[in-house]
Amino acid sequence: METARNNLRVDGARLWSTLMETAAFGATPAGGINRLTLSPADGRVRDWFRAACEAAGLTVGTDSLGTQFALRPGRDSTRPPVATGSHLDTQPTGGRFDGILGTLAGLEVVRTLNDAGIETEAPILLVNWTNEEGSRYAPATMASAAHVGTFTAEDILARTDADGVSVGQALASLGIVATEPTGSRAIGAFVELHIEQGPILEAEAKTVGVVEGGQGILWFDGTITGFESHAGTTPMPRRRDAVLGLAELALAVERIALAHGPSAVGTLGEAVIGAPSRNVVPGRVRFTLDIRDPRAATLDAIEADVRAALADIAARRQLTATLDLVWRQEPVPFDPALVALVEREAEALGLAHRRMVSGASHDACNLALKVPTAMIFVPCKDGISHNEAESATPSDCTAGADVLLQTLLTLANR
Ligand code: HGY
Ligand code: MN
Ligand code: MN
Ligand code: MN
Repeated sequence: METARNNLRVDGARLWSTLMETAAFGATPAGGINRLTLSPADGRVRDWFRAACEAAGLTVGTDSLGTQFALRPGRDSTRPPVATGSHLDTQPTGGRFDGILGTLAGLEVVRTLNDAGIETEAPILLVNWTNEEGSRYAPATMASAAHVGTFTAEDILARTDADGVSVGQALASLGIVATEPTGSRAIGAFVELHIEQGPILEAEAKTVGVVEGGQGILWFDGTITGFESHAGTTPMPRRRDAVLGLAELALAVERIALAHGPSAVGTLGEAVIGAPSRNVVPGRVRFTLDIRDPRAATLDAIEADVRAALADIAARRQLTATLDLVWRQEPVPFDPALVALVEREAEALGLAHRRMVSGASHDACNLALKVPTAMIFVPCKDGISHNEAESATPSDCTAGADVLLQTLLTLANR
């Protein structure tokens, strides 16, 4: 079916100024954003988002995990809405585009439709998913996962951060009150715009990534226990140094990921020494692992290799170790017909594009378990993300929002 052509385009300058305006909430001196989920800065951007949606004529609801749903009515209110959106929370050293572009491009699409006086057949829904990043509370994308039933809302509300503050307490601290239960909001299809967060589109001079799915992810929490002892009097051969065990594990994870390459990646992203002291041989460390690959069988093989490496390190160094799998996301394909529609829209707009799999996880990877889902990527400078230097261009952001506009229009008027 040919895509209906129109001359409708988003207002790129307005989108860019919206991106820069909201970057002020949690802005860091280095030009990034530190806006952990349900932090005061997140509370401020949520209030801004609600007001901007209401000013655009949307009706805003909040589910029991704080996810914001902003509805634009369609001619046929019996049809499930066509949804878009992403997240407004960031990493501690986050950038101005990860999640934020997709959420605000959805608002820009609504503003563009309003300016043109266009009413769609199906309603359009804008979503700001709580805690996509998984930095303060694990796992990542927890709210969209609860929306599709992977977790119960009660389970998520009880999750605590490093200070013991639960999701429920954090919601209460921001005065966020649910207007609907998690999972009750109807969604007919979901399309998410996001920066690629990797180097491929820029390297190939492509403007649009037509995303076919997301890779699989394993998250582990682990401990290594040795024996605290005096840094001055304990001979090297008699030490049971937990940090040296951790150091060997980090190198083993790198070796194992490379051995399962080229797509496998492994990261030891957090490490905390129990009772750290300059003149004590460390006896305890807590750490996290993030393992990813597009192939489920490879994830299993990597897990087995990591467990074997950890057991070998512990035996050689007279340490004990634990490794708990706390989150597994299967590799997920997006809806082929919806992916093809995104590709046709990019083609119709004359934008250089290519198909790809997402290295990062996204809320779309959860929605894809329940509704037709696709993603649109645009380049980011040097592929940098989860870093305050994250950067994208106004023209690429505008192009991505135009593909989103056309895709949503086609879906909502079918
Ligand atoms: O970890 C991820 O892939 C996402 O950016 N939270
Ligand atoms: Mn993101
Ligand atoms: Mn992210
Ligand atoms: Mn093509």
